[in-house]
Amino acid sequence: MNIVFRWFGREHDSVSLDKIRQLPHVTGIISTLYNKKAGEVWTRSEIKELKQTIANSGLILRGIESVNVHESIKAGTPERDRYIENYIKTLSALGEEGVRLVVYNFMPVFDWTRFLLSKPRGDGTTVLAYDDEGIHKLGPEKLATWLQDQTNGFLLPGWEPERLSRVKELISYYSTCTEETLFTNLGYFLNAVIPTCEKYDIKLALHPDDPPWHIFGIPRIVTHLDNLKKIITLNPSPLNGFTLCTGSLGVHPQNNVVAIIEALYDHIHFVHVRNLKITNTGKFEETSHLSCDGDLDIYSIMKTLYDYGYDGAMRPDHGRAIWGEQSIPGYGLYDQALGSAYMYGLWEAISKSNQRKHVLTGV
Ligand code: DNO
Ligand code: MN
Repeated sequence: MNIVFRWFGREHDSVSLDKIRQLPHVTGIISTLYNKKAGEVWTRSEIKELKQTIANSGLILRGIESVNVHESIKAGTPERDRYIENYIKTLSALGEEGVRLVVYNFMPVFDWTRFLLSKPRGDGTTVLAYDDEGIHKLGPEKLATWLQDQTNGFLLPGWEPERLSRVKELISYYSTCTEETLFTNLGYFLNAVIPTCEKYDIKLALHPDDPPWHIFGIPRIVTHLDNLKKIITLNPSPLNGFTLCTGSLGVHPQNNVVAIIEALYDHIHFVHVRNLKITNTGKFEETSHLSCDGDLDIYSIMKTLYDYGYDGAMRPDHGRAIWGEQSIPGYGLYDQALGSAYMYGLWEAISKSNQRKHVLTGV
């Protein structure tokens, strides 16, 4: 197991690589090319440059989060083949550059969705919070501006302005879309790209939908265990896998994160550790990573990953805004640093109590 940090690039991130480098045991970075639109081809030299920038700070690029999937692929419109070709070219360039982990998501129109980005918790910290009623009152077109106004000018990951200026048009692609259509379209995509993953040994790590239910009447399928199992049957390659995002999955009333690990451990290629509290039906807010602060038992999740021999990367996912830090919502240095130290601490305790050696890999 190795712990990585997400980095949004010099242009966008308030956290520098040099600061990440000072975190004990964090040796890796997960990043992307933020200037690329979904569907654009990445070149080897662009990837090399990203790798080099990270290496110059003494860190290693461990994977890409994310190579975004063009809307036509999710919606299954006629232009999808062209964009799948582009995706394959990008995967090949990444493979040639030695990248072996690629995160993506299959959420129609919106990536992760929240209602408030700085909800005060009463202890001086703020967190990201979701409220189903709140977002439905706003409606899909106002949501993007509503959120953008809460970011203090920072980038909102997954909410590219270019995409959001076309929300109405994008939603119209899904007017007749059902869960079945999304499964079929995901299967079509996987069957086309997996051979390239096989050629380069690239693990695909599909991020669960966040939140894991339909929003604005548009279906979402990466939501609960039965659907995750079904996604594996679309293409049974061992490279067809998931990002186990504890927070995204854990908020679905049907999901037990430990049971998901037990059922799918062979297909877990990356882990996001996040904790939250469900405050009411369709309402939740994020918390610090600690089990005592949220509804998820992070110890049991880590223990199950350990017991099944997980040896991939994991990162703290989201954190509170603490000590007055200004950052990309959810991605400040301070609380993610506390999260990563907590993750390391749990893993060390679990591995030492099991007397297994060499489970914490640095390089
Ligand atoms: C939010 C993240 C997501 C995730 C993408 C993966 O904080 O977990 O934006 O990176 O959904 O494609
Ligand atoms: Mn996540």
